[in-house]
Amino acid sequence: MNNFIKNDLLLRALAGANVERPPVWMMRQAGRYLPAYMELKRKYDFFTRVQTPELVAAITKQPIDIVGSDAAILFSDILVVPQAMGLEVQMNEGVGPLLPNPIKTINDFNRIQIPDVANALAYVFEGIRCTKQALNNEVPLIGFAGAPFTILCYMVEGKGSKTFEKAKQFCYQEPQLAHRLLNMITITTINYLEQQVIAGVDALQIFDSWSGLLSPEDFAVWSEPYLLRIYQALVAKVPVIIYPKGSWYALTSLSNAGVKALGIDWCISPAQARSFTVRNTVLQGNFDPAKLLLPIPQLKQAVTAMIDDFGVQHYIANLGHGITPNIPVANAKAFIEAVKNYKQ
Ligand code: 1CP
Repeated sequence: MNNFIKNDLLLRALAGANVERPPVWMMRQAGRYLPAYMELKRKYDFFTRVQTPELVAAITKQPIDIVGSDAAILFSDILVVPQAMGLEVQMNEGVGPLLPNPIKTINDFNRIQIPDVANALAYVFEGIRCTKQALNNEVPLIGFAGAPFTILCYMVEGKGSKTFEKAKQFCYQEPQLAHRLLNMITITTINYLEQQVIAGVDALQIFDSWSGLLSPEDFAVWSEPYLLRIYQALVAKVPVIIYPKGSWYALTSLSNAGVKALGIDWCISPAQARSFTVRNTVLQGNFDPAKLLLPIPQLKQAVTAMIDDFGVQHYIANLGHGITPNIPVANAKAFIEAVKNYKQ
């Protein structure tokens, strides 16, 4: 628990302490639904925004000032890791990420390495230091990385996809190579997150955005062991939230393996998620981001009902996935306020 942070609700909830109401933040809260972000987006391209510490600090702080989240999440991207490992990553307006030379064969391994992250990702750590100063201990700062399976998806597929079939086929057809790649990503990610902690983040989230594309059996092979290595390497330093989107079937095994904080999407009910996890596991989620477009009174009712279902303790109110660019700021604010005004 960090005594220096004025609003430490998130850290108290993660530590299992009693809280007066659940903490609240939103996945992708720093981004395109905020006019203040769009202004900086017009002036600076994506990687300039990500690599300039002052811009990182300003963008990270926007949702704290504008919608009143209880925690900040660093403005960065999960794809800085494959970039640091040696793959070219482009971010194209309206199209999303593109890795023009993805991993296909053993020869492609010659182009990637486990980088010296202190050097290769120094701009992230400088961004964290700058952001901590800007936040002035008002709220905690969450650092993050992609889970190894989700990073493999982009490294092999080369772009976003609804199915990531090339990435999954690579795992099933070239299992040894795929495990070698996952191992390299895992080592890099652990080094990267350790440096994020040294630079000052107060908690971590691991985004396994595509794990739900795997069957339960394949999750156990291609995702879980790597998630647990990362979790176990970091959890003694700061609290770690694992968010395996779509993998409701894996909650029991992750929880039994000792994971104390799990993010969930809206495809599982709070009661089911509680029944799948060890008592007092901290659950985070799971508001359907599309429901943010409800008329504000209905939106607030739905948020209140969600908290009723999860319970106030051992809970972090959040969306079940990222906020989309079409959400009015007033609705995002109403989501946060509904949590802040919750009465037991
Ligand atoms: O120019 C822009 O604004 C592009 C949109 C954008 C933004 C705002 C991208 C490109 N990345 C980001 C920032 C970002 N990405 C954050 C900032 C902090 C915050 O949440 O407020 C975070 C945590 C991420 C993490 C991220 N990037 C994930 C995991 C979370 C999730 O949504 O599942 C993933 C899958 C990515 C890849 C990525 N980067 C950007 C886009 C559009 C995508 C998704 C591509 C796809 O659909 O596959």
